[in-house]
Amino acid sequence: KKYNVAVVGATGLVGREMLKTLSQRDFPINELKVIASERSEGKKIQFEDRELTVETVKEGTFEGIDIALFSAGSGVSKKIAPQVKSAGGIVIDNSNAFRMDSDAPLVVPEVNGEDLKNHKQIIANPNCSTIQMVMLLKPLAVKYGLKRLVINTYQAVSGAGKKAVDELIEQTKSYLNKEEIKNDNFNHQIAFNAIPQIDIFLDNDYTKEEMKMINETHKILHNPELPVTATCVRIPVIFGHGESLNIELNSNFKIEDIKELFAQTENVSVIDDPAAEKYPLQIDTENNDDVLVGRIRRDNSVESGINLWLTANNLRKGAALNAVQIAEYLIENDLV
Ligand code: 11C
Repeated sequence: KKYNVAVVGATGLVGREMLKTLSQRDFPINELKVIASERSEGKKIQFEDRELTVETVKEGTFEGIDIALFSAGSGVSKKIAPQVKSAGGIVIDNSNAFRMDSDAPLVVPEVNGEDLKNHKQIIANPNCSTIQMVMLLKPLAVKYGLKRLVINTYQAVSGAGKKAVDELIEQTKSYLNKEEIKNDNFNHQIAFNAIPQIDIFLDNDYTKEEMKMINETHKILHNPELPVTATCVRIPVIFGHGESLNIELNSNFKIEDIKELFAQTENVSVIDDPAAEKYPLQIDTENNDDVLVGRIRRDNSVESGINLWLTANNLRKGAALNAVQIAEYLIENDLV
C-alpha cells in the first residue's frame, strides 16, 4: 500500500531533510504535497523524478492526506494540525506545540514506539537534544534503573534554523576580516564563542530548551519523578549536537557491561578508545544516523554513577529521521 503524504514547512532545514529521508528510506508514497508559507508558494522542489510545486494551506489542502509531517514552528502547528485531523489524517509534529499534551504521544520509536498504539491523530516528535539522549537512557533504565541525571549540551546552530547557520558563517567571515559583527538570530556573538542560552528564559531561570529536556525525558521514559537537571549551551558548530551526561544508576554495574549494552542497542554506535584518542565528534554525525557514544567511564564521586559523551545529527535523528521512523512504525503496526 502507498500513502498520501504532506510535508508542512517543506522549504526549511528540517522540511528539506524530511523529504530527503522519505526518499532515502523508500517511504511508500502515493501523492506527495509540499507545503510552506506564502513566501515560498510556487517554488519547485525536485523529489526523485517528480517536480513538486510548493503550496500554501487552503480549503481542502489536507483532503485525502494520510500522514502530514510538520516542521513549521509551533504557531503553524497549533493552527493547522487540527485541520489535518478533521480531514482524517495523522500529524507527526516536530514542534513544541503538542509535546506535553496528554493526548499526544511523544515518541522515539526505539524507546517508546508502543505509545503510538493509543494515538489520536496528533503525534509529537521530541526536541532534538532529548531524542539523542533518551536513546541511551532507555537501555540503562531497563537494565539498572535511573536514579538521577545531569545534562550539559553543546548544541549546533542548525537547531535554530537556516538563518542561524548563515549568521554563524557571516560572523566568522566578519571576525576574520576584522569587520563589525551583527547578531540577528542570537542575542550574542556566536562565532568563536559559546552562548549558555537556548530559547527564552522561564520564570525559574532555566531556559525553555533546558525545561524541554527535563519534561520530555519524564514523558518519554514514563518516569515523571526522575530527578533531572540541564544546562544547554549553543556552540559555533553547524551540524550535530554534543551532550555530556552524568547518570546515577539504581544498581551496581561493570563499566564493560555498559559499553556492551550500548553496543547491542539498535541505532547506537560506541566510539570509545581513549588510548587511540577516539570518541564521538559532532562532524562524525554528518553521514551517520546513529547516536554516537563514548568517553564512557565511572563517576567515582558517587556510588553508582557514569559519565559519558554523545553526539548525533540534530536534523536527522533529532528531527526528520525520527519523524519518518514514527510514520514507518505506524505503517508497520497498522496504525494509519
Ligand atoms: C535547538 N533544540 O537546538 C533546538 C531546536 O523544540 O524542536 C529544536 C526546537 C524544538 O535550538
